[in-house]
Amino acid sequence: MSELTQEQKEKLQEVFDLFDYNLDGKIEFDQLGSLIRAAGQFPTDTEIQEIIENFKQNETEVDFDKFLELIQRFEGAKEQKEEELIKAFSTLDKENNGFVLASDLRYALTKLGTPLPRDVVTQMIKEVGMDSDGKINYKEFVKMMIQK
Ligand SMILES: [Ca+2]
Repeated sequence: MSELTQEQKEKLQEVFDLFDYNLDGKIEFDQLGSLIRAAGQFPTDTEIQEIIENFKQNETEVDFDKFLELIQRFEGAKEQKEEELIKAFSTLDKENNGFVLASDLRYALTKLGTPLPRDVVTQMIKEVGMDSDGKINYKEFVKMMIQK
């Protein structure tokens, strides 16, 4: 898992400070969800609930270091998901050149049981762009998918 860069940490510190109204270096538990989302992560409400429950069991407060750890975990999970998806799509890449048929990719997504709706996938395929053979750079596609 790659470490957060200094630049990322500085940005996260800025976000953290915005939520630290009384400037005591800590965030209230009920603010944690909003803070995580403001930091550019997209957990579901259930995930946020779980995170808060976990935190409450082990911690009495959320300080910046614990917040960083949390974001690091999110980023790690993203990287893992990215690797898994690229691996799955690479099996479709017969010529091994980084491109797969958009239709194959679409089919693979259904088989992976991804929760992405069809029109979102269509939109992402459009954004990444198909070549004249109807092929798409699947690594770029996965990067975009991870950001959603
Ligand atoms: Ca505070």
